[in-house]
Amino acid sequence: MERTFLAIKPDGVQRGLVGEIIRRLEAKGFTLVGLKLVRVSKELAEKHYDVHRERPFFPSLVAFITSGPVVAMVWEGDGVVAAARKLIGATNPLTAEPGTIRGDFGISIGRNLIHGSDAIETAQREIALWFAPEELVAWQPAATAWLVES
Ligand code: D4T
Repeated sequence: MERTFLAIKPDGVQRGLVGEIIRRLEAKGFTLVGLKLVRVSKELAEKHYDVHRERPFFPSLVAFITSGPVVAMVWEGDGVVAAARKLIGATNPLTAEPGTIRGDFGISIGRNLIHGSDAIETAQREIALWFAPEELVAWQPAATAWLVES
């Protein structure tokens, strides 16, 4: 079953949007299989954002993600990687569509509330980086038969 890594960034936590963001993913029908509140180390932040290492905004990305608690999550479901990116919306909240998390709650690219893996391979790398295998819980929601045609 496909899984993705999502992280509510310090702005989302500080603004009290944790419940709202989790609610949207639950309401859509995806399954939460990993969840923890993390104070991110510089080492983890630099590994997470490794693809951006040469970009001018890399230092501010690392400073921001380490500035306060982050809610790290793994969500499961068919097509969850791409669908979660759609629920999250475009990178810049100012241009993100209304109805998306960034479109509804943000105005600045450096405060865009949530991270979502951009591909299945990225998700696998990020899940392994943020979670130990025993922190993930495989379970079958009782509502599955009402969400997915068998
Ligand atoms: P993440 O990775 O956080 O889900 O964001 P996106 O996938 O939507 O966007 P990204 O990887 O291109 O950017 C990662 C992160 O960097 C911030 N950022 C990005 C920034 O501060 N200034 C910029 O010019 C860009 C392009 C926002 C998200």
